[in-house]
Amino acid sequence: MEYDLSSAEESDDVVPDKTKDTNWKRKLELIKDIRETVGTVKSSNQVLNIAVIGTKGCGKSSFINTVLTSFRKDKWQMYSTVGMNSGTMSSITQHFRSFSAKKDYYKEEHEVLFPTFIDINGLEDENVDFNRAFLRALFNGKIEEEEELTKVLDIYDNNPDNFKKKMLKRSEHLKIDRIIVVTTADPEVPLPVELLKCIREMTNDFKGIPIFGVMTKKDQFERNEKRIKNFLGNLGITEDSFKLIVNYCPDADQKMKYHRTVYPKIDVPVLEIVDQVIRYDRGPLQADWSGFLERNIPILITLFCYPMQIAICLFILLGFLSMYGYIKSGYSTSGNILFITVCVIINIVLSLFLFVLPSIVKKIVRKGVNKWLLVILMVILLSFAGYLCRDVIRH
Ligand SMILES: Nc1nc2c(ncn2[C@@H]2O[C@H](COP(=O)(O)OP(=O)(O)OP(=O)(O)O)[C@@H](O)[C@H]2O)c(=O)[nH]1
Ligand SMILES: [Mg+2]
Repeated sequence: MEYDLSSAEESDDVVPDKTKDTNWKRKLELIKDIRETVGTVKSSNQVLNIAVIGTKGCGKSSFINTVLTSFRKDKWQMYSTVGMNSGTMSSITQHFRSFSAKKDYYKEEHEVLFPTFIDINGLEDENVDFNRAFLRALFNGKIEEEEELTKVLDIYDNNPDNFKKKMLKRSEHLKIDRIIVVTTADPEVPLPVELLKCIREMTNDFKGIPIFGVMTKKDQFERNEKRIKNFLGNLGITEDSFKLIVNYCPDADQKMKYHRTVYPKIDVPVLEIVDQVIRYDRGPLQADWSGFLERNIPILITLFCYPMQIAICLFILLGFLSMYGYIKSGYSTSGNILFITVCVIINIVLSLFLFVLPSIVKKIVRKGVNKWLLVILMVILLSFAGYLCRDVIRH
């Protein structure tokens, strides 16, 4: 199947002008959009950890290289080692490796919170029990940087029943926020159905970590609706969370001019799926007033909650001191002890509520500040109307 990148007439040293590509503008727009969505260190956003999972040789490392290259404007770069096997030889990715913007791919703009991508060694389709245990540890952030996956398997094989306990004792490294499952479009390679089901089941257990699907090697194989349907069905996702793509690789550009340039045609579909992955439950922060409110309401709430919590802690302390005073002076009655105990409990509950309030507010405003402002306004107006008509209501 023909995947035309540079024209056949071009000589070996002519690098196509990327800015003339019809996809160039779209590429720049998508990078801008992703930038706005992830926010900067000044926002209250967290860096997202995106795990890239799939069986051996399906193109995970190539996909990570393509994603990180799609953020670039100069040329392709190899970040994760790519193998020449097609799933038949042993896996090339031997280690758990993360690629963060800060340390690997966007060092020059470290204030932008671009996500961290994690390359996971090719899991086997058959080993369901290990996959389940491994994914649990992975989602909990218990796999260590540069850890050899064969060692994790050894720990599991030594004592499967103790694996979970052993992993839980480890400190947290990178907790997973999103998953991209990669598979090949090659119809000769069977879909890893058991692994896909296992990923689906485990993500459901982990408060529904969102899953996205990527099918590689679009350059070599025709779109196969049945295979795509099967892939999505086993993952329990729809076509909205899926992309058929081509990675930067010698097959896609035999003259390997990508060592000297980027191909917006390759970048755009990849940036589109990354944009979608990042946007899941967080829309881009707008530059208008609603964006301003989205940024500042959580900060205001946090500023309000912290002093309130300190005041409540002092209040609780005061409660304990007066209780102690009552008991010591012999003036204690069951009534005032009960009153103080109730006050202390109410304050503890209030303090816990104030502790989670900033993150609740952050989530709410992310879902659309306008809608929530309208709800609050309605409540205020109804209360005001109720207050004005209180006499009528009473009679
Ligand atoms: N034609 C074509 N080949 C691809 C594509 N993506 C990856 N490949 C090739 O597939 C082979 C395996 O790619 P990798 O990226 O190493 O796959 P992986 O999933 O990381 O493999 P392991 O780390 O061994 O599990 C390499 O030879 C790549 O060049 C693609 O979109 N098109
Ligand atoms: Mg790899």
